[in-house]
Amino acid sequence: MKKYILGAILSIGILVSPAFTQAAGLTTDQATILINVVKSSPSTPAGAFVDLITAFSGVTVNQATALITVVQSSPTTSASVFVPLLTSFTSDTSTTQTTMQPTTQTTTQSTAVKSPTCTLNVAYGPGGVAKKYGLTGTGYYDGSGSTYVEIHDGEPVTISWASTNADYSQGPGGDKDLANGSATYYPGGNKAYVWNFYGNGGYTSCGVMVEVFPNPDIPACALTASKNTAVPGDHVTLSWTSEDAAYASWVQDSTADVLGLPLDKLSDFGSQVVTVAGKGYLTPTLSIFGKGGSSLCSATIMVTAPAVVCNKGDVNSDGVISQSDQEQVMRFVVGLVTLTDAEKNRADTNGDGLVQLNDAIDIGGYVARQITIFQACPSGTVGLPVSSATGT
Ligand SMILES: [Ca+2]
Ligand SMILES: [Ca+2]
Repeated sequence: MKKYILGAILSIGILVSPAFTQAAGLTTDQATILINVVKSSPSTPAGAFVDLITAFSGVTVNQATALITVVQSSPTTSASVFVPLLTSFTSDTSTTQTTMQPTTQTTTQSTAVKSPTCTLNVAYGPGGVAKKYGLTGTGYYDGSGSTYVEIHDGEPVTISWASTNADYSQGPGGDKDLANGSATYYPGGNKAYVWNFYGNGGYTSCGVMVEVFPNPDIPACALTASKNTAVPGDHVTLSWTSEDAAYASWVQDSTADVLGLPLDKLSDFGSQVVTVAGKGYLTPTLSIFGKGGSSLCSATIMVTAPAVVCNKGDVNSDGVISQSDQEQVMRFVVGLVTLTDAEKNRADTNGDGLVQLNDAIDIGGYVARQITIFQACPSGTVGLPVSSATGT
């Protein structure tokens, strides 16, 4: 996945082998490192550094002890002053060692100098997933060949470093650090964390690449109702859209109870038809879920009381006011038909207790939409719809 990282970092880890140390002596860089180690530890007995110096170079124990003492007593002198001294010793290995090798050095050199090894233990992400890195001593590898760890922005990474045959380390910030330790970091972006470990047998590196990914966006949704005002029994379609979401579900509240909204996991986009019930305000609420978290969206439906219908004028009781109703009243008025009491009640549009020609005229006016409610209808009621159909 990230080949470029691997290529860029393989060169960081350098393991100095004992063979290299014995055969070639010290480079200027190596000598500088050694001098700086000694300079940074003025109170450490010279003997502690002798093995280090002699392991890297052809310097004898006596020479090393003298050199260390001089370096420690000259804290303000630049390391570069001592470097030629150290490298010159090593360039003349054969003569120096034959002429000046004391018996003490024989025992020192008979002990095999071991190269440092190192391991990083990296804990990161939710739940603190732990992986070991740097097992090869070079590059960023864990035991399974992974070259990096991935975290999200703001998440911590805790790195514990451990070593063998090392006296100290140089941490990611470049400062001298413990040979074994632990620290927690909050990387602001992709970052390589590398430790160099130094010991008598050379140095080695362990590192890990931490890739920081932006946090996923918090999902958002919008819920709409096909009607925002409805009466019980109305069908209303609830539709939702979303961004950065994986799925949705209805919040199980009092509205969900009234509308019978299911518990099911729903798709991130969808719609559902509900039957309105109850009265007052209904606020169906949808929860939307994604990698970045969850959020809510609601719609509002005002449930009004069902309208009270006034059936005045609908003489034939077919649910509409039409010319047929008017004709039936006229036939009654002229004595062609009789009406039941219920029919008479519906025919009496002005409420005077009589079925007369003026009631028939009112029905004609209603059908012609000249009036919208009959005089006899109680306040707040609504009349039946008009039908333009003719005939009985
Ligand atoms: Ca009718
Ligand atoms: Ca009347």
